[in-house]
Amino acid sequence: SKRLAGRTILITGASSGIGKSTAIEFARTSPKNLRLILTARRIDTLKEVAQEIQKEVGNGVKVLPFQLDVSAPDDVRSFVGKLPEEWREIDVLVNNAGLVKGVAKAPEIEEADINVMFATNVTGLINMTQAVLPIFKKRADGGAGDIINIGSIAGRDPYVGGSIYCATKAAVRSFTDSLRKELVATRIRVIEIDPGQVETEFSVVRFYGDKAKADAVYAGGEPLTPDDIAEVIVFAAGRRENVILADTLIFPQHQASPTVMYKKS
Ligand code: NDP
Ligand code: 8X3
Repeated sequence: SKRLAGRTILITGASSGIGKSTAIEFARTSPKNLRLILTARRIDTLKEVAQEIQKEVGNGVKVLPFQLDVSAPDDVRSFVGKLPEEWREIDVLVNNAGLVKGVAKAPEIEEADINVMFATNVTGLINMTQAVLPIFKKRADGGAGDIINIGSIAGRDPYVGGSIYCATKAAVRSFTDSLRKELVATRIRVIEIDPGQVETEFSVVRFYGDKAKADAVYAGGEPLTPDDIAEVIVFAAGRRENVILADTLIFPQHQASPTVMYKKS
């Protein structure tokens, strides 16, 4: 969208899946002078994404790969101050970094898994928001900018074997709603995007790297691609300032809940 000309976009979790696709989609569809700050823990992968954008998309887009673990509060707090001066005027924050660990039922969930899911999906997203909001708040009319939070159908419809992950996404939903209400007198837009099943590294991470188990999740089905979600995110950011896509639930054709899914046998 022309409206995104000259904007600075910050994406967390841009080394893979939805975050990576979102970076590419912003670059592909937006006019020159766009700045993309791509963050994740895997800096080498981020650099590859940056190269891919510059080589294959071009478009005059500037890309800054930046290593950041959103679950490390001190790193998140000091992050904006470490950006080169010309990268600090962030206009859009896409809070995408997130993960699921395991399919255990509540009594058997490992403490480390509980902690990493909450530290990343919830506290990480909240801390990122707190780090960027002061930049937004300095602008006229109480502030301006977009906060785009990636929730999930899991936050609306919790399922067996997903209690902690679902609880983290319900927390994202609740935080997002409060924030939109708190910022109602400003020009800051608070947007939530809730995907259904998307084929990314999500399930590989869920099964601790077991690719066969991850593939079985999608076998016989037709999940969304990360590009499908990226298109919606970029569409939301490109609307006229008075238009807020407050809440968006996106399923593939054959999904109607986390567990109601038609698969060819
Ligand atoms: P991927 O595993 O493909 O991507 C997750 C991204 O998050 C990676 O770039 C990863 O980078 C990053 N990440 C994980 N932990 C951290 C951390 N501590 N700090 C910074 N970055 C981190 O999965 P998806 O693209 O599917 O997931 C993106 C978001 O979409 C998540 O919030 C997920 O919950 C949500 N979602 C996914 C759905 C799906 O079916 N796939 C459906 C609904 C929502 P790195 O490892 O380099 O840090
Ligand atoms: C990912 C969707 O239903 O696999 O957030 O948890 S689900």
